[in-house]
Amino acid sequence: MSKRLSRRGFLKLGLGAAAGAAGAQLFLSSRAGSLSPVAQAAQGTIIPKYYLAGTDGWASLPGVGNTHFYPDTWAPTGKTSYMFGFADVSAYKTVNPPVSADVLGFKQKAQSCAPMMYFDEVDPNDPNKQPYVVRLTNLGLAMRPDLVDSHTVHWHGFRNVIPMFDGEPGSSMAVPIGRVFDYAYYPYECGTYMYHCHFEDTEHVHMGMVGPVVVRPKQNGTSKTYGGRTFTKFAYNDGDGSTGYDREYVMFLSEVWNESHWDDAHIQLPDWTDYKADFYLINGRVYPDTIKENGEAVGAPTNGVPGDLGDQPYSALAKCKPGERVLLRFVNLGFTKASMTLAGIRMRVVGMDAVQLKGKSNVDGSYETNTIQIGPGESVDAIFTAPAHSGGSGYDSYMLYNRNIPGISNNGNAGLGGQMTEVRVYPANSNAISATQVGPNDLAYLA
Ligand SMILES: [Cu+2]
Repeated sequence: MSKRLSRRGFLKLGLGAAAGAAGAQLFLSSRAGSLSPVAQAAQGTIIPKYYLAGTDGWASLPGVGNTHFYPDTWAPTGKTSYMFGFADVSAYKTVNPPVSADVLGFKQKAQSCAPMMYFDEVDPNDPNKQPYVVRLTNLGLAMRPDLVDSHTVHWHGFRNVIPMFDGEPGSSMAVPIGRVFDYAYYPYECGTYMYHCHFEDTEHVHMGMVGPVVVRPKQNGTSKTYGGRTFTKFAYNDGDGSTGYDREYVMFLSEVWNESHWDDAHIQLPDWTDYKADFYLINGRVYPDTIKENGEAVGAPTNGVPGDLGDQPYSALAKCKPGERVLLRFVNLGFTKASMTLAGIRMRVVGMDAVQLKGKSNVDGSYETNTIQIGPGESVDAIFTAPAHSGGSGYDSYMLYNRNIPGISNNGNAGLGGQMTEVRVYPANSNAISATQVGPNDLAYLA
């Protein structure tokens, strides 16, 4: 059988010969004969730390509704609002092929607040450094088979990404339905970041394809004494222990404009210049669901029907004991500014936008406040010392809430809702919370 060489095949052969002659080291690292770690990541030979599946789903946002856009009459029982988002399929990160039947089962199971991702800072001068890999697949949108949008992962504010892995689809990869892509990152600078899909970004960000990224400092694991106490966990490489903490909680802020969510489910187009948030979320939930535990499945009722929090796994409670230093990592990927007040406790702002507030001149720029002003796309790291307990065996509650009044209402209804949660201070001898925090936000699996 004769096989004619196509024009394309001929060109490929020519290119291969040229690369061989001109020096294949263009595609190889300086370590002879081995692919660079980033190239290995691109080839899928490094096991991902996280595996995300872009898809759609439904959230429970409790309130009294029956407006045209809320609750969505197409929503499953216990849910109110259509979302796009990422499902956490990290349990299948070593399965081949990557889009197994198990992973396909996550279609229409997007989380409200995408998986919280944590990394340790990488030393740029380490000759054996390895990149972290985040795998993304795209399961499509169950409610919108007509929409063939790709998805991406973009680390907002991250300064060390190479363009191929930046997730901005005009200049880098995007992931079409049914495909898999491995992003590689060297997190050289610690701090609180955020990630989002950058495809049709006004829509995909607002629809819920957003989550936090935390990069932990190299200083972690060393001991530093600050204020008479010794710490081994820090927000930054502070050098003096001033960002040391006992417990950490992400407070991830986002918003839901009912009309756009209904429109996306019902094959309509919203006019984004009409934007008006109806719900304000912390960690993908609204008050009073924010004070339910991680993974607690039943939320506040909507028009008498209990909410299904099955795809809203993250509590926004900050639990601590007297005298402990607690790090709150605020991130805002809503479209409006938030003013987060912790009533009765002063916080010290130690970092903003993944930079410690001491600048190049090493002057301490941290400051005390009880209100965090945070705009869209910004992050703020604030530490407070838990006050003494008032006595008895229960906990003391301190409200943490958005002072922008629409931000603490659910859908404009009377009563409290939205971006409100509690800091709970337990007695020192209480065993209602762990003696030391296992994982951030008390999520054991992230330890
Ligand atoms: Cu997307």
